[in-house]
Amino acid sequence: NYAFWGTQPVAQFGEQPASAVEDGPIDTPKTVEEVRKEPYGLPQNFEWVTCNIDNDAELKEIYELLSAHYVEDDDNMFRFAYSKEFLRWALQPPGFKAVWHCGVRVSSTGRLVAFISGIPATIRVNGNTLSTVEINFLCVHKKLRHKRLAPVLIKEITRRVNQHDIWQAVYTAGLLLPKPVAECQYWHRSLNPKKLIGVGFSRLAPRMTMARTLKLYKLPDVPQTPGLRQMEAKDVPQVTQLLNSYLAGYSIAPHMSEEEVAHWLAFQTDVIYSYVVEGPGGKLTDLLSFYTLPSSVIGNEQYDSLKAAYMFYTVPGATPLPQLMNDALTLAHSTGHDVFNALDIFENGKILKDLKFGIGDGKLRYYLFNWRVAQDITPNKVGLVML
Ligand code: NHW
Ligand code: EN5
Repeated sequence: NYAFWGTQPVAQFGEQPASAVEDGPIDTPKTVEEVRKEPYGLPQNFEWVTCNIDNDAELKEIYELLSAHYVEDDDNMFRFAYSKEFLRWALQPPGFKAVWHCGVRVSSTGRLVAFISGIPATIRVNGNTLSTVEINFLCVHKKLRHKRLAPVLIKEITRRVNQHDIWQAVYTAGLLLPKPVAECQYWHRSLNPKKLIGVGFSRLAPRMTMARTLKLYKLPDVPQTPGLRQMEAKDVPQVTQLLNSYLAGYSIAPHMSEEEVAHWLAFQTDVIYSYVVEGPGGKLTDLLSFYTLPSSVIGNEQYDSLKAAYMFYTVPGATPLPQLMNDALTLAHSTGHDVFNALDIFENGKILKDLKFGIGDGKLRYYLFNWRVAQDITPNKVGLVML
């Protein structure tokens, strides 16, 4: 029983039997002229604001809202703690629009109490290339939960996106809503097992000592692939080629312009780590990348945060994926990350166990707004990473 989602142009549970339909929009097509001109109504003493990320004070407000009120795990032990620099990277890709950085303030005090964002992305789903927004960072202050504010935020961002003649969106969430296109699983690879056990992220396995555990997860000091180096601006044209041809093999994946690759894969310490393998004659054969997303540790005496690396776009070419991923683990470890997280998307499902990843207690579901797919997409056909 989804009082809100039941009214939206999304696939519903138990609709028509799969394969009976073709991929396509769910709503009857509309024009920008038909889009409602007025913002949706908010309760008394709340008002809409467009957040300006370029303004340090406004960025700090979003950072603080998310730091205290964004996603937690099922046992409320950890909460995502996106950094300000990360948020700037995540919210300002080429073609971003400030009106899609949508906040809600308390009128009397000016306090920011809710947020939702959209960024433009070209996403191919099966054979169709869609102009979409990626929706992320939906957040309502803990004191304002369960008051049906989230549906208002979602309708308002939909309106602001529709005003720019965009009618499809993609989003991911841990929880189950109508209706995922893909259901993926988180996996975790310990880099700093002592700390992970100390904060309750993982446990000492039965019949294992701490000393044996440290040995089990030990990694080389430096990556093993010859020719592996940090990505640079001059690599953008080749990386764009390499990445787009790799992504063409997946059922849901972005298509990136050179400008987008320059943005999403520019090396930035503690935000995005990107490396290429340069072969003979300067030819780039592989790409490896991960991003930094710390989590606050809720109520631990010893530690207040956990530094996690998340697999981003990695393209095996001359180097087998397991070797490339082992270099990713090595680099994440040597740059101070405590754990390396990955989903069972791309070819990961086949290699994570051998690289000593363990299954997590979280799932990640992928959703499309106003786009129906005839068939669910299996994790190994997902080629899209959302932050
Ligand atoms: S997923 C992370 C979402 N954020 C968090 O989990 C942060 C912590 N939680 C909160 O801040 C990544 C609140 O609990 C939130 C809900 C705000 C989540 N997605 O206001 P009410 C994203 O950001 C539905 C979608 O009373 P609340 C992706 C719920 O099912 N819907 O709840 C975001 C119910 O509807 P129902 C969600 O707890 C994608 C209704 O909200 C949801 O105070 C957004 C209840 O509202 C979620 N994560 O606030 C969609 N969580 O039908 C974009 C709950 O069941 C769609 N709900 O009655 C596309 C838009 C653009 C289209 C353009 C063409
Ligand atoms: C929007 N773009 O549940 C994304 N994380 O498994 C928003 N579990 O960290 C949606 N509960 O399994 C995000 N340790 C949805 C995810 C929300 C956060 C979340 C899970 C993913 C997670 C950890 C900690 C669990 C703490 C108790 C977990 C076990 C790891 C262990 C490592 C060693 C080998 C065995 C496994």
